[in-house]
Amino acid sequence: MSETPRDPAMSKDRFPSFRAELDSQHYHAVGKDWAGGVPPQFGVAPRIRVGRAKWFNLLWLVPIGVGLLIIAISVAKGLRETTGVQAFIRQYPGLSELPPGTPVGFPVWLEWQHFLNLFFMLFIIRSGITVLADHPRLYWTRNSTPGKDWFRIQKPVPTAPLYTAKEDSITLPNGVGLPGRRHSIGLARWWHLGIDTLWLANGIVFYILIFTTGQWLRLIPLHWDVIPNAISVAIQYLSLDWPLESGWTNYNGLQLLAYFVTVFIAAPLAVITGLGMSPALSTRFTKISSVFSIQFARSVHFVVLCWFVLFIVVHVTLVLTTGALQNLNHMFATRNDQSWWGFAIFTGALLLLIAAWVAATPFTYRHPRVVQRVGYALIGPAQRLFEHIDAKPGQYTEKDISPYFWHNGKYPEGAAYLALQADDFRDYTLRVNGLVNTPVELTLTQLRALEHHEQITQHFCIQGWSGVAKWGGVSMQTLMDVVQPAPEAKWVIFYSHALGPDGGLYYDAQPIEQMSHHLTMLAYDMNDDTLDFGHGAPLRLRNEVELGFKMVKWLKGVEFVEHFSDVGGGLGGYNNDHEFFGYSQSI
Ligand SMILES: Nc1nc2c(c(=O)[nH]1)N[C@H]1C(S)=C(S)[C@@H](COP(=O)(O)O)O[C@H]1N2
Ligand SMILES: [Mo]
Repeated sequence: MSETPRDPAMSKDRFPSFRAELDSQHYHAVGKDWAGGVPPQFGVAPRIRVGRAKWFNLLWLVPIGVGLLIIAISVAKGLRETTGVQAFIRQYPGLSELPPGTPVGFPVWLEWQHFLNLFFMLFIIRSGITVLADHPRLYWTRNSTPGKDWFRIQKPVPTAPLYTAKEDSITLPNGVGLPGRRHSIGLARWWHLGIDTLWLANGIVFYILIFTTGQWLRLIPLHWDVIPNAISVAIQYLSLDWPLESGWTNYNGLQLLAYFVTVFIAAPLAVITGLGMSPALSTRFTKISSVFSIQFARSVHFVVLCWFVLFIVVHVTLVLTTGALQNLNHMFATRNDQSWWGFAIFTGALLLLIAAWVAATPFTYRHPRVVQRVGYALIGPAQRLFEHIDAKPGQYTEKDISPYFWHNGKYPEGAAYLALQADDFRDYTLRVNGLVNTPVELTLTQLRALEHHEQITQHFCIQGWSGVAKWGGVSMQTLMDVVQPAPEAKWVIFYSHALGPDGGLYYDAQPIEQMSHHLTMLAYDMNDDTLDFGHGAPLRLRNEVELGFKMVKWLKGVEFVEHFSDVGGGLGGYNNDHEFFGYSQSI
C-alpha cells in the first residue's frame, strides 16, 4: 500500500509542539523518590470539633470508655440483685421465638460468603483509610472550609496562603493504609473500587440466598420483643453472667439487632454514600445533592466505617469469649459441636488473611500497574455504565460560591514563567496548534477580546475536597472556532508552564468531544477578579465533566492530536504516567 500523505493540517503548523518538554517515562514501580519523593508526614490522633473551635481528641474515648464500662458493670451487677430485674430476665431471657420452619444451622454457601466478605472488607477498609488520608478532614457541606471540618486526623490548616491539599495529605503505616504512602490515592482507589465490586457481588448473592432459603428469618427482627430481649442480654453481658449461647439456631436480641443493622443498614448505606461521592451523580441529582453534598456522603461513609470497625471488634471478641470452639465450628465447619474442625479451618483462613494483609502494600509498590489493570478490569464496566449518566454540572449561583477554595498542585518555578509574571503577563501567549487549520499564539489581550464566557461551577478534587467558584474567560468552543480542529483531531493536550513533581511539564489529554461542552473553558478570571497565581494565572482550564487534576493551571499550550500515545509517558496525562490515575476518570 502506498503511503498516504500525513494530515495536511500538521504541515500548516507554524509552531513547535511542547512535547519535547515533557517527561517521557511512565512509571512501573513506587520507589523512594516516586512522585517527587514527598517526605512522609504523619497526621494527628483523630479529633472531633465541638462548638466553634474546640477539638476533642478521640483517644480520650479509651479511658472514658473503660471508665463507663466499669460503671456499667457495677450498675448491671446491682440490677441483677433486684427481684424486678430478675423477673424481667426470666420473662425475656434473650431469645425471640422464631417462626416454624426457620432453618437451623448454617449452610456451606453462607460460610463461604462470610469468609469472602471478611476477606474483601480487609482491603476495602485499608484502602478507604488511605483515601481519607489524602484529604484527612471531613465536612458536612461542599465548601470544605478550613476550620469548618467536623473531623480531622491532621493539624489545623496553616494560614500560609498557598498551602496545598497535597501538602495536607498524610502518611499511614504500610500495614494500615493500602498503600500507606502519602498521596497514593491513585492506587488506593483501584484497590477500593475494584474490591468494592467483588464485595457488592458477594453481598447481592448473599441477599438473594438468604431470602430464597429462609435464612433471612434469623437476621431480621420479627417481633417487638427483640427490644426487651436485647436489653435483657445487655444486662446479662454487663453483669458478667452471660446468657446461654444458641447461635446455631437463634441469635439473642442484641446479636440480632447488631447483625440486622450491619447487613441491612450499614452495608446498603456504605454503597449509597459511596455512590453519593460520585461527582457525576452529585451533579445529576442537584436537588438531593444541595443538602446531601459529596462531603456529606463522605462524612456518612466514614461513620459507616466506624460502625463496621466497632462491629468487627465486638463480634470477634464475643465469638472468641462465648464458646470459641463451638462458634468457630458454626461459621467455618458447618457443625454444632466441640470438635477442633472449625478452629483448624479458621486458623487456615486467618493465615491466608494475614499473608494477604502483609503482602498487599509491598505488592502494590512493586507492581502498581498490575493493581491498576486489575482494578480497572473490575470497576471499568461499572465506570463505563456511569459514563452514560449525563452529568449536569454548572447549576450554581453567586450565593453558592465557596468562601475558601483549596489550592493544589506544584507551582511554576521556571525562569520563563517568572519573567512573564513579573511583567504582569504582558508578553504571555497561549499557543494553540497541532491538528488545526489555523494555529495561533494569542496574547491575553487577544484572549480577552474573544467572546466572554462565565460560569459558576463546582470543583471536585480526587483527594476529596470540593468548592464552588465563578470562572470567567473564553469557552473552548470559541477557541475552536478560531483554530478549526481537523477531523482527525481526537484528543486535546493541555500543557502547563509548571513542572510536575518528577520533572517534565504538567500536562493532560482530554477527549475532543468534551471540548464543545458548554462548560469547558479557559479561565482568566475567578470570582470576578483576575485569576491569581495560586489558581493558575494567567490562564487555566475548566472542564466540569472531569475531576480537578485534569484542569491544567498556568496554561501555555493547547495541542490537538490524534492520540496521546506519543505524548509524554503516553498514558494521557501527568498523573496517569506518574501516579497511576486512569485517563478516563470523568466525573
Ligand atoms: N500545572 C498544574 N495544574 C494543576 C495541578 C498541578 O499540579 N499542576 N493540579 C491539579 C489538581 S490535582 C487540582 S485539584 C486543581 C486545583 O486547582 P486550584 O488550585 O485552583 O484549586 O488543579 C489542577 N491543575
Ligand atoms: Mo486534585
